[in-house]
Amino acid sequence: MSIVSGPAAVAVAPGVDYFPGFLDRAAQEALRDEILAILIEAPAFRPRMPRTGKPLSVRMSNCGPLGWVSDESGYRYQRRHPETGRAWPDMAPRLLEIWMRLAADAPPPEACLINLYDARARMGLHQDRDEQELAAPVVSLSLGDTALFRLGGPERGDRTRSLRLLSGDAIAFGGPARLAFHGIDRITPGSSTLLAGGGRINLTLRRVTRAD
Ligand code: MD3
Ligand code: FE
Repeated sequence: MSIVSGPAAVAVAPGVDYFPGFLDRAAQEALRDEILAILIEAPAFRPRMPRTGKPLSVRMSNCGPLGWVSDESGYRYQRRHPETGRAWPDMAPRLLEIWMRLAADAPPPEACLINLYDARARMGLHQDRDEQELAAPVVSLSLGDTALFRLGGPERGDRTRSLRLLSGDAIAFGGPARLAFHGIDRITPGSSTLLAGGGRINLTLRRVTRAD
């Protein structure tokens, strides 16, 4: 399942297509406003580590038919918000449109995980492997403060490289990069004016189930 790369794509590594400045300021503002509306319907929750229950520093929500959650029982996708018990809000149409441009060959996304970073939030090095459909890429969109992103290989000990993700950047991970270890080392407070009060929003679009 290949990723269609527009003329602005930078091949960072095999399977990684980076689109710096993919969303202009107006598109970032429109997407921000849609995400803020989703967060009223599906308030951010603080996920907890499986077994230990230790809270993550990142807060999360989702839109689309499925949402990623994590607590003492483990990581999983589910149809309902873990605190309100309501179904997740619909996937924003502009997210479907972005998916069709960056993951044209893949079946439609089922989850958009919304990660919210304050100035101190981090995300440790991990793989995304809770999806049954590993042939589809994961598409990431960054809004707000700049993040220092770390990308490794399929084994935890593989060499890593760092990349700065700015507001409006898109990046797709497919093929040989789909199971790459990755994380967020830190964000740079005050680096963007997009979000009142600062911070960063990362959206990741995912296909979860195998297409029929
Ligand atoms: C490489 N999010 O939600 S986005 C995550 O910025 C996650 O919030 C980070 O890692 C964030 O799981 C990084 C970039 C990213 C997302 C998914 C990937 C890179 C990926 C899946 C496979 C390989
Ligand atoms: Fe991840």
